[in-house]
Amino acid sequence: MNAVFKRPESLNPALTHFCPGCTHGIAHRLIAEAMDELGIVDRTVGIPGVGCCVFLYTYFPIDVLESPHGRAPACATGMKRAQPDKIIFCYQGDGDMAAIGTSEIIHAANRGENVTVFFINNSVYGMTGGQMAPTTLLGQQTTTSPYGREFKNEGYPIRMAEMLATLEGVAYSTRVSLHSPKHVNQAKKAIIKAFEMQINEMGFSVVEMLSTCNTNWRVSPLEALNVIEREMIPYYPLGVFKERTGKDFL
Ligand SMILES: Cc1ncc(C[n+]2csc(CCOP(=O)(O)OP(=O)(O)O)c2C)c(N)n1
Ligand code: SF4
Repeated sequence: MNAVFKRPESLNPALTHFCPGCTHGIAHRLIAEAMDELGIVDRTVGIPGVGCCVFLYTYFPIDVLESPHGRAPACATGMKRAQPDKIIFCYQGDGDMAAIGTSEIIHAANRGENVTVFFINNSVYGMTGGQMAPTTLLGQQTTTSPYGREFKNEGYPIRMAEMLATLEGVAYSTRVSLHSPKHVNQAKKAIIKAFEMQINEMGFSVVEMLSTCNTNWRVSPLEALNVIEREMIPYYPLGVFKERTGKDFL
């Protein structure tokens, strides 16, 4: 029989702890497929942030370095400089990367650290119960913005992929989504491209992925996919915001 779909070699056969319907699991599968296709699993190190991704070591047969909340890019900096032959990726949520870790992500990107960051934008703090994140949409109700986010009080949602793309050290910055098969295929290409940037020593690469948190959004898994299409993409457009083609920074 011809197998058309199978578990990637780089994804452990572990029971998932993610809520049913959460697209964190799809992001994990895509990263595993990318490691398989690039043949890098034996030399890859993952650094999760603190959030629903924190059990990264359960899912990948790689070395994993746990970092304090928001500090994954700083840990990645040290790891890559000490062991430049390793492929280093951070995997961070929006609370982790765009709130408590704003300083670390901006300066690692600005320094052009040759590491890859996978950024899961689900517009809330998922693990801790759905509090407002810097990425929460205007009008979006969360446990800490029960009347909806209001720009006069809480400011505007941050577009991280666009902001990071303005920094000289960034080789690749893109935003993809995980809400449909077509978009999942595009996300995989972006993940591979980001790893290739690191393999080719081009500098810092980041892939922002629009992802569901159906549990804290209080909608069904299916409706959560619609929320991404209907509410997130109009504010967070998909696309490549920067792609370095040569080592013009040397
Ligand atoms: C220094 C510190 N402050 C606060 C926390 C509590 N905390 C754990 S996970 C989390 C939010 C995670 O949200 P996000 O990064 O968006 O990831 P998600 O769970 O949505 O994937 C917070 C605030 C912590 N662990 N450490
Ligand atoms: S709380 Fe949200 S982000 Fe966390 S696993 Fe559940 S659905 Fe996913």
